[in-house]
Amino acid sequence: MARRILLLGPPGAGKGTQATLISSALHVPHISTGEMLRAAVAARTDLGKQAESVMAAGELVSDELVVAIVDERLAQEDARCGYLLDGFPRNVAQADALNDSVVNAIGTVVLLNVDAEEVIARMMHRAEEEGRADDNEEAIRRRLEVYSADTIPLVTFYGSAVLDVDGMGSVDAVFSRIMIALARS
Ligand code: B4P
Repeated sequence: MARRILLLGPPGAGKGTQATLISSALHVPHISTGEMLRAAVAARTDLGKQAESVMAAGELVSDELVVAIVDERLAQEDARCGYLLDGFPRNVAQADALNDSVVNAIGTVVLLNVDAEEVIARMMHRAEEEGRADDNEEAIRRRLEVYSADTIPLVTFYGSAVLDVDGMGSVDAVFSRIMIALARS
């Protein structure tokens, strides 16, 4: 059965970390809009040039640009038998666009719940290790505001498809909780 899974959670919740593990366990492609956008910035494409300052400020890149890159990615052969979306949709307009573009509806939404203090600590730690442009105090604060205002409404949007998972604790502990929740769904 094709599994179409969304991973939701605040910035720094560990979506990217867990998505890598889940996609390899379930053999579905991991599609991360954050990674696609960072690759575009690094390659200095037109999309990357438009996205760069928006991302560094902790704002969302325009729906038009993001929906276009996701549409193109979901049309690829490997996404026909399922996929794991990480970081998309990030607001209701993107979720509407996804519903319009996908033949089969999204089956499961994994919501990673992590305290604000913990996500800030994780992102500050990543800032020391990787130096990502959006891992600074001001951008992190803005990303958390954008998450509350724009992304949390998706929990209501997806309703009973949402699996609440505790995202606190070690990477392995969180991964086990996700796999148990998915097995029960
Ligand atoms: P994303 O790439 O989606 O980044 P994120 O939300 O910050 O991170 P994530 O939750 O994946 O955290 P990670 O696993 O890395 O977005 C970045 C930006 O791109 C957005 O702000 C926006 O501008 C733009 N964008 C992306 N999608 C968009 C869309 N659909 N529409 C518009 N704009 C969009 O984990 C964080 C850190 O914690 C890592 O260092 C990790 O090692 C660590 N960690 C993970 N799990 C841990 C654990 N259990 N314990 C301790 N540390 C842990």
